Amino acid sequence: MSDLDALTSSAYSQALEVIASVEPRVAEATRQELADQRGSLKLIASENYASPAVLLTMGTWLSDKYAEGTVGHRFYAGCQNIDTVEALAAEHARELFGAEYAYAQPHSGIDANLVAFWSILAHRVEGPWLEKAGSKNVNELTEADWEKLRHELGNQRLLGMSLDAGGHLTHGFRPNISGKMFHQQQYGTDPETGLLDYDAVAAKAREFKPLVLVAGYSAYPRRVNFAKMREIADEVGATLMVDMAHFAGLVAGKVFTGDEDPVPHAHIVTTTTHKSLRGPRGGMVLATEEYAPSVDRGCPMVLGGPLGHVMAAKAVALAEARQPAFQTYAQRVADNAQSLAEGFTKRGATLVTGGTDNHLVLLDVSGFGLTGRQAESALLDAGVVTNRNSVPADPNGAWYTSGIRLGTPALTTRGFGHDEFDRTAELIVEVLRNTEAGTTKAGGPSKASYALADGVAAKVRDASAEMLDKHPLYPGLDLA
Ligand code: DSN
Repeated sequence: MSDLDALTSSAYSQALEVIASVEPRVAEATRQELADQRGSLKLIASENYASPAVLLTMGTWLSDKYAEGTVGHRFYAGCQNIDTVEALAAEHARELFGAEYAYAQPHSGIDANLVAFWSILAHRVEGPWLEKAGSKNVNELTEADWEKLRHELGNQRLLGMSLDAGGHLTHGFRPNISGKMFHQQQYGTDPETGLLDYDAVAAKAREFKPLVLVAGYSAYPRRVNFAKMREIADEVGATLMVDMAHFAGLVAGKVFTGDEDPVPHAHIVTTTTHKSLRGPRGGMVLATEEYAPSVDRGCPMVLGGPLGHVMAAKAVALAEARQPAFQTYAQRVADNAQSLAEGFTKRGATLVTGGTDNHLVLLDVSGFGLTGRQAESALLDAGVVTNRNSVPADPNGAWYTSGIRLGTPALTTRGFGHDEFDRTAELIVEVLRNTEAGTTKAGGPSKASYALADGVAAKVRDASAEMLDKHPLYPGLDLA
């Protein structure tokens, strides 16, 4: 065991003892979570394993400080150390992504998107409106003028990718706040190929004339040409916002470059820090200088107080992502997704778009006679952790779905390569072939109940354990 491993093991053992002295059940759940994660095939495309340095950074008294405002301009006294960690996170993010400006405060990807939306509204709508009204501040407006401004802010248009095509809830999905605060329209994918059709997006944008064009996805297994999306945005006068929450690690690791790198093309880029980027759970906004002042007002206009301990962990994770080893990791994430996809197709399974060229695959499980919900549950019984996901024009809707989304970032962190991902595909197909859809109490077809043939779960767990034992999670972490 290295000195660092010994230190990490001792830090966690002692921390858990301190926690157990107050609420042992929390300490026990924390230990159990490590055992569960160590013992399962984690294929949730949006999850990863942050390093011990990142995790340890979050367990400190930086959490205890309020720091609303921005670096050097806070609404509380005594924020010098929060200033230091926030500035470091922003500096690493600017350097890593080549961004003009970075904002490390958002608590999640959804928060980052809300900050971006309100920044665009402030910059494109509120600012010009106030200028025209000869006013600098909303507090100076009469009630009648304020009503007019509210009407302007509430009547803007957003065009984003639909949820069943792989977009995120916050890209204008009607039940989400983004679908309510904007007049929204959605673009999908080509019904034959499942691929983005840029001409169709352009035609929709010309007709709809959105203020905001959102690109990016959380379940689309392909790369996006952001240069083309920017051309579309420019043609109709839209702000291009890219949500790279899922693939930020592939951008950081230089797998996505040129037209596939959103940062040189978008006005605003939002992300999470915990998915393929492998940092703490959180969000971030990157922006051009033009949008920086309005993004910088994110807290307290849109967000609650920033989390100093999490921004510190973002700084540590971003410093890790600037190391050459991260580029190797990111390339392996993409290569492993290819291996997983090939493993499925050669065994006759159907993938949305026929494959992948990013970090995820979307398996259409209808060919197995199952809903996504049944497939997700049967796989979990066998120790394979996935999430059900809609496929384009999904007949089973967003709750039961017809798909399973699988990602490679987490198991790649453990060291899985081609052979392990091929075997993983084999095990998943074995579970699905041996699962039967159940019936409702009334005897009709059920979208939720299922039966997995005897012995399959145990067999798959044993086969997974062989691979997992060869690639241990946090190998140096030995809890007393
Ligand atoms: N929960 C994230 C995902 O799984 O993609 C997005 O919100």
